[in-house]
Amino acid sequence: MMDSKRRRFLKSAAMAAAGSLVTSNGSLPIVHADQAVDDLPTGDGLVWNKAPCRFCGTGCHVQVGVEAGRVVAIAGDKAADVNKGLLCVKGYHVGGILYGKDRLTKPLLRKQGKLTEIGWDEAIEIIAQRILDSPETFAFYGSGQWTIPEGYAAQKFMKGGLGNNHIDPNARLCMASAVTGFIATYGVDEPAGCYQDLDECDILITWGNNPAEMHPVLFSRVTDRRSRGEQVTIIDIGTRRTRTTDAANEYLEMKPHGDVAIALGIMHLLIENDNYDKSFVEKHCNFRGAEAVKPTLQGEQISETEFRKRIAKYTPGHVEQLSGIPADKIRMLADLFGNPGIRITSLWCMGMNQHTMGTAINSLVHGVHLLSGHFGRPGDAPTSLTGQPSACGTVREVGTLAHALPGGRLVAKPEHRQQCEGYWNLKPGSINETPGYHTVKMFEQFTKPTSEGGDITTLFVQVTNPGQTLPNLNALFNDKKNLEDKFLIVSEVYPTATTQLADLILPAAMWVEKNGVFGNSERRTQQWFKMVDPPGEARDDCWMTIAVAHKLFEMGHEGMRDQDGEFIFAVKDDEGNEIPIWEFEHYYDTNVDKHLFEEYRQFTTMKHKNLAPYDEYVKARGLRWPVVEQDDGSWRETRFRFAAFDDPFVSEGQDFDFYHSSTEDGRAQIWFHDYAPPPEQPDDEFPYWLCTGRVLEHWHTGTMTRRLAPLNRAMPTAYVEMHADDAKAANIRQGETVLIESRRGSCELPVWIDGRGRPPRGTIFVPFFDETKLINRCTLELHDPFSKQPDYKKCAARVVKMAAKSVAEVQQ
Ligand SMILES: Nc1nc2c(c(=O)[nH]1)N[C@H]1C(S)=C(S)[C@@H](COP(=O)(O)OP(=O)(O)OC[C@H]3O[C@@H](n4cnc5c(=O)[nH]c(N)nc54)[C@H](O)[C@@H]3O)O[C@H]1N2
Ligand SMILES: Nc1nc2c(c(=O)[nH]1)N[C@H]1C(S)=C(S)[C@@H](COP(=O)(O)OP(=O)(O)OC[C@H]3O[C@@H](n4cnc5c(=O)[nH]c(N)nc54)[C@H](O)[C@@H]3O)O[C@H]1N2
Ligand code: SF4
Ligand SMILES: [Mo]
Repeated sequence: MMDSKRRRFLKSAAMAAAGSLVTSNGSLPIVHADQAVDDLPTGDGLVWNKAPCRFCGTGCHVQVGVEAGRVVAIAGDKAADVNKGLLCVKGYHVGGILYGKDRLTKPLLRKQGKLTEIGWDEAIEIIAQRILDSPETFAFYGSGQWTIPEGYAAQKFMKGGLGNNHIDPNARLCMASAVTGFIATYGVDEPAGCYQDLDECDILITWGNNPAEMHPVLFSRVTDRRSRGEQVTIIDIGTRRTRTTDAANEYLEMKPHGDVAIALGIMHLLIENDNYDKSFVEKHCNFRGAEAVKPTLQGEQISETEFRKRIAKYTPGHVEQLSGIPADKIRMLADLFGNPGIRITSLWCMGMNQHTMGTAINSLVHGVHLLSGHFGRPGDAPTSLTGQPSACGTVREVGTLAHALPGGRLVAKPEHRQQCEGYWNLKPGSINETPGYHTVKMFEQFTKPTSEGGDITTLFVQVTNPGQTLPNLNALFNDKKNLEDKFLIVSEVYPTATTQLADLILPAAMWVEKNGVFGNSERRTQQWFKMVDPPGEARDDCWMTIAVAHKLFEMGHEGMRDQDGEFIFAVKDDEGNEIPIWEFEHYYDTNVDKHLFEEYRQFTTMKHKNLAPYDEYVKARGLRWPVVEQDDGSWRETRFRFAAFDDPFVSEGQDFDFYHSSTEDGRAQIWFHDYAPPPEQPDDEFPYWLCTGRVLEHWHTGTMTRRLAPLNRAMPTAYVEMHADDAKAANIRQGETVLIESRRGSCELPVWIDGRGRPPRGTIFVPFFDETKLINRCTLELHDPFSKQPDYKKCAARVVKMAAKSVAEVQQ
């Protein structure tokens, strides 16, 4: 007999199915947020388990319902502090991403141009042989969607095992400027505050980001406060109107790079009006500026007088000219920051990071908060949001960047290399001292002929789709096509723009088909267990790395053994026998994630990013680091870093302590950077600003979300947003297909006037989720000098009516 919970589940599923949410194509019954965890339907073998959502850096938790080996339902997890049972439209559909009809299920090798099925043994052998033949020309391109153990294994394999630092992630395109901004300001990466800041601020300023679509559940924590009668003012600064603007009390439309001028203008007025927080600045801050020649990330100390002198020219009038924001609005912002009685949280994401002044603008916005003292009280916070589910956990903390080592160590520092060699029990000198190639450089070297110095010959890509997301695709990706001696290995779950050029495709297990750990935007580390088997022969990314490492070990590669001659990823059972985790049949004989996590955990204390033992995360819906053991043996997380009331590492007697200060005096740095205009600007030939980004329904390249019918239906194609007057002047109609051209390439798109977002005159916007309309043929690879993060948010383009082009030109 059917129990009542089961009946209720079927009823709720049927209700959802009656709406537009559930279809037969890959989407699942939805259990709504008002259902408690212990209230979830059971019976007939339906089992629920927790996992973080696969998509954005908000890091919501879902409850995954599994029956007969399949994910059959998704519920918002009420026990999760981040989302308290809520999910956005992507979260509710996340289970369906496993079940697209064209999942990759077999390793495929390109033979005479044709993809041919091969076995895993052969695939692993081919990779290992290529590496053995030329270890220094091998590179690994990873992801902020790697789990922490996956990233840690790749990092150890490359830097420890191969002594090769050519490992970089897609987060270079995403979070690199946030990292350099944090390091330049606090000497250590990642936000001081947490999501509670959004619950407690009086003013929320969005600096060119669109959380209403990109961090929807997090943004709803703010808008929900209004429905509870709380006052919260949202000020949206941006280069185009978005859904975030719709929720804002005030919209300030700036020119591209206007943010730099605005931040300088606010600081100028705070100083000019003697309205800054003198006691906070005197006790806790230094002033800093770039060196006149050869600027470095550390810069040089400057006096307050010098700071005043440099910032004097950023008067409201001058800032208005540079940014397009009226002078009285700059005064309004300065007055808000000058008011200690209110709490202000700044939010930002790609507008400030994908910026050729990305490090500068990140540092400047931290500076506005430090100078005004709007720092370190709940609700007073400069908050850089992370985009990917584990860009913080896997990339920034594990350090899977070309210059970094785990635990905030750097490959360029001998004592740091020694420390890591010690933890890894490697021979001294195993780690290479030269930083590897950052993403743009890595692909330049891969797509350049070997004869011309293109010294990356084999590239292994995991959990990212560079064939669609690199900037200037024609130069950085498509040029690989005619290079016979270059070999591209891609681990994927679906056919993509990247697999199209791959020489070897490896089918991957995804999300709850494997164990995992992610780290979200608020320093929260989240664990989940494998719940279902992957399809066909798809296997874990982490296993692939370990299997290649073991093959190299068998082939006699010295780097794959530690000082005692053991395999660098050796896992022993209780009797001390090695478990052959490089054989997939034995990979789940033990919890490899747990072994890797416990090993990695040792590194985390070096920069006070302490993690708890793995088993603590099994119990929790994530814990925010530093997590510190208490006298009673329990583990306590930290919400507010550097503030004595919450951070266990603040020295006795201090109210604030920036304990990784680059000046080693416990102080944060307030930076001055001069404004500089964007490197490419509209001109007669290319008269528009082209901005690119995302939409609510799709995840990046759409590989997962375009396979979910409800999401695909809601947003079936990319488009170009255009101002009605621009369209009219060019005699372009709504829906008409036009050609967008930049100096680097072109892309055909239908025009959307007054659409999802509304750009001002002279600006167009294109989302990049649609693989049939690759806007990254047009975008710019120029990048910030310190972070090496490219600027996808602005370049010069033109809009060409299609009739004016010949067919041959269009097909190019
Ligand atoms: N639905 C959905 N959510 C996602 C993702 C997704 O693919 N889909 N991806 C996730 C990831 S990895 C990321 S990184 C985030 C990105 O999240 P966001 O950064 O919020 O979104 P984008 O659409 O990339 O950025 C668009 C914004 O850039 C601003 N901009 C343009 N030029 C400038 C400038 O010069 N200065 C400033 N300050 N701003 C400027 C514009 O105002 C525009 O609104 O979203 C995450 N969340
Ligand atoms: N024009 C433009 N371009 C941009 C940006 C922009 O704003 N504008 N933003 C940049 C930013 S911020 C980011 S973060 C990047 C994102 O760029 P990408 O990382 O390249 O985009 P995704 O679509 O997230 O790619 C992830 C891939 O991993 C696959 N996948 C999913 N799960 C697994 C798994 O478990 N294992 C394996 N092996 N594969 C899996 C998915 O099918 C997908 O193809 O794009 C960058 N590019
Ligand atoms: S807000 Fe982000 S983490 Fe939360 S459900 Fe939506 S996509 Fe998933
Ligand atoms: Mo991102």
